[in-house]
Amino acid sequence: MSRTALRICPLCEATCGLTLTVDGTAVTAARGDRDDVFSRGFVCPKGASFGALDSDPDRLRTPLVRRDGALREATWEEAFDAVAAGVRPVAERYGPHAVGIVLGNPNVHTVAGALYPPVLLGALGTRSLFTASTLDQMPKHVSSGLLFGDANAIPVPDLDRTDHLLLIGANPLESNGSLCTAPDFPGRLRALRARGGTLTVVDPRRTRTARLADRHVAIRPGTDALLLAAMVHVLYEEDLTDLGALAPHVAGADEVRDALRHFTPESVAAACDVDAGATRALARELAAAPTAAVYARIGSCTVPHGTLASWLVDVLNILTGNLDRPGGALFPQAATDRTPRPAGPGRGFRLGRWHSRVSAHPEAKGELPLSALAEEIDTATGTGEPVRALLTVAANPVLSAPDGDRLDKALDSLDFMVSVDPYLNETSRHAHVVLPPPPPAQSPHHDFAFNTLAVRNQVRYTRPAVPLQPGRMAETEILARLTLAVTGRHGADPAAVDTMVIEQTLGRAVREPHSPVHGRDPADLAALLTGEDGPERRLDLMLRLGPYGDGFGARPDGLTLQRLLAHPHGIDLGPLRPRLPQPLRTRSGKVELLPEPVAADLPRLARARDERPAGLVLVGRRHLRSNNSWMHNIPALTGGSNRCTLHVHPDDADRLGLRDARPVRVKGPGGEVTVPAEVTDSVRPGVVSLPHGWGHDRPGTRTRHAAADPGVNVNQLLDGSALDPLSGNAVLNGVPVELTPLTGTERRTAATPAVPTL
Ligand SMILES: Nc1nc2c(c(=O)[nH]1)N[C@H]1C(S)=C(S)[C@@H](COP(=O)(O)OP(=O)(O)OC[C@H]3O[C@@H](n4cnc5c(=O)[nH]c(N)nc54)[C@H](O)[C@@H]3O)O[C@H]1N2
Ligand SMILES: Nc1nc2c(c(=O)[nH]1)N[C@H]1C(S)=C(S)[C@@H](COP(=O)(O)OP(=O)(O)OC[C@H]3O[C@@H](n4cnc5c(=O)[nH]c(N)nc54)[C@H](O)[C@@H]3O)O[C@H]1N2
Ligand code: SF4
Ligand SMILES: [Mo]
Repeated sequence: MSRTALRICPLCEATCGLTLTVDGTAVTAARGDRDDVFSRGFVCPKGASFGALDSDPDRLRTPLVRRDGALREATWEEAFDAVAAGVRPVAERYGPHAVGIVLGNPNVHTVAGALYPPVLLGALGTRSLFTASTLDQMPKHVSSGLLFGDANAIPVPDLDRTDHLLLIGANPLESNGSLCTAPDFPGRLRALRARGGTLTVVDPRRTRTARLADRHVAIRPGTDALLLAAMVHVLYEEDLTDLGALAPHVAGADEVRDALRHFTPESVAAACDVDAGATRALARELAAAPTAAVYARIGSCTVPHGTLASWLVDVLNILTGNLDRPGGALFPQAATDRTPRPAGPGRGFRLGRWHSRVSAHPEAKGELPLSALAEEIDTATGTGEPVRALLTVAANPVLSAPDGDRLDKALDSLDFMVSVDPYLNETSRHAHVVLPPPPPAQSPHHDFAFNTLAVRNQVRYTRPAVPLQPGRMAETEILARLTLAVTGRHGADPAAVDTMVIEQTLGRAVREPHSPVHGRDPADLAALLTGEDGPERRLDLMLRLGPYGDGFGARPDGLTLQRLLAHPHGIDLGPLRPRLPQPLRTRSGKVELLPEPVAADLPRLARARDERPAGLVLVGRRHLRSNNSWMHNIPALTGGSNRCTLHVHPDDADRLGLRDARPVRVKGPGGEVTVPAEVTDSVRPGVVSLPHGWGHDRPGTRTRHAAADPGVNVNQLLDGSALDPLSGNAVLNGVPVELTPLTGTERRTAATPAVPTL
């Protein structure tokens, strides 16, 4: 007998509601939930493959513990005993910073990843934190921190109402959107055009998104900050700035004008390869549109001027009066956001409160650059202790971060390593203990992170679609036990972690004058919480204290977990609304338009106007049926056009004697790889493109389908030294490379793995 169950899709940022068909404990089909208040039935090929992903036979079923050099199946008790015995002595002998933590992308897609890492970090007290953010959006956090005083206050484009969207370095037709949660992003872009709006795409590749646009600007990689600075220049020069209702909340507009006065469109044209007339037109159109939004994603972040580009995006939105107004870019308000406090000055945002040990990279948002992880392990010089024990949670940095070969060796040299991961892959194969979370159907879902980035305010929660199977442990419990094991409380009741968080949160709330529970007794409030387990009680707590919550009775018709459970397809909370000045946390209480660290970085941008790559530069690309490094093990999501090939423009191919489907050696600053060429005019001349997340040919992994067609690791072309200095974000795009055509008969070496047959 089959049944259906609802489950929010955790496979990308779009957060679509799925209707799963469940036979026994197996998910046999997945389709879009037509009644989902946000996604309205949308599903993509990844969501439709939920069942195949859930039941992948290579998923680990039990913990693994290293004994006599080999990873062997073990009980949960043995696994956590080993964790405590392995990690505690390192922390006690060398101090907390000798224990590193790597948090990977899926943490933002799980309840466990939202609720427990902050507790783990707080309890351990380590500064050795590395996350996927420094391979991705850290520049946006830094620019938001500096502009608004809150690194998590990220405005999102009002896709459904805007008249004009300037979309930079993003390809939502493949990625389904990022830092802009919008189920059916493609449909929303088509609707924008259908209602007479305009879409401009800035991308060195003619992507599927670019093909949908009114205008495509094929910029030279890495130069967006120059283009945007010149657009700001034009707004001032032609008197097109109009802050509108924002004016009382913005400080520093005149200073920005002065700081950017040398960035004329003419002066950046050659560097960007965008003629001055086109740049002026972009600025004028932005200013003339009734409403407009500038939105930039990872093509603009993973470059040497990522923070400046991210800052300029919001400067443009602000100077055209589009920040915080319908049709522009607004701050969402999620149901689990903290109780909004009254507007007023805050504590501000600071960078560089500490530095990495070896290269002295400044921390940003409490994190060190993931690019620096290998040296923090393998280099003894520098102040303080190297990282000697490492916890990786949902991360595969051997493939996703620069120079995986060096990291591979560094991980091998650790005293102890723990991986919380469903797969034995390129990274977890180094662990002494692997703790596998259950497949997604057996986990609950709520989007703590993505609801704060969604184009519509809404709230949804799905309980596990399939009960936790024998031998499985919920990931929330795994992370709670891990926290206890590495902080000297091994064996304590994991529920104590949730109880502690609830007590602390309520203790704070009752002291806050603006809280709906001000002055009440925390113990009374805790007793009112509902939910089947600790994580559910914590969700109830956040909902009830949140901006739409019942305030524990203060607003009787407000949100609670019980009310949410009564709405299995979610609750719509309406379109995005203007919120300024409330979200601002700067010391001045205003938007600080020209923050000092940004101003200090502008001379570096000015110098970039004179820089031209001598040869080809590399950019990445994503494929609709892929996701970073961990979905190549699913037959339904691989093959066809989802291949690890090097896109080369026909002009470059002719010049270099490259032929379609023939192997080409690609050499970068960090190493070389050999891949089949794919000659296509979807990349601009001078630019080649290789996807990331491939290179599944290392021994000791257990991802059989992926290993059969491994592809190559693009990040081996990087040496990890190129960073955006303000954010520590890795430079993954615009990397100089050299190509050599191969005849196909060259001997294969370790660095040039097998060329997949085409
Ligand atoms: N060259 C280049 N490199 C890039 C990028 C690029 O564009 N170009 N993109 C970068 C970006 S944006 C990102 S976010 C990073 C991503 O890089 P990572 O953060 O390393 O993420 P993934 O590669 O997705 O690997 C996720 C890991 O989590 C595991 N996992 C999957 N589901 C779960 C779960 O429910 N629980 C747990 N505990 N583990 C799970 C998977 O098995 C896998 O090991 O890659 C970056 N690397
Ligand atoms: N199918 C699929 N979906 C995914 C993922 C995936 O791996 N596969 N990963 C998820 C993750 S972790 C993230 S962060 C998001 C990312 O979501 P997006 O930001 O939409 O990422 P991409 O699709 O890589 O699009 C980035 C675009 O930037 C372009 N680009 C490269 N360099 C430059 C440059 O210097 N300037 C400009 N203007 N453009 C440039 C590239 O050609 C590419 O088309 O996608 C998420 N969704
Ligand atoms: S678009 Fe993203 S969230 Fe929606 S079904 Fe596809 S993978 Fe899942
Ligand atoms: Mo990402």
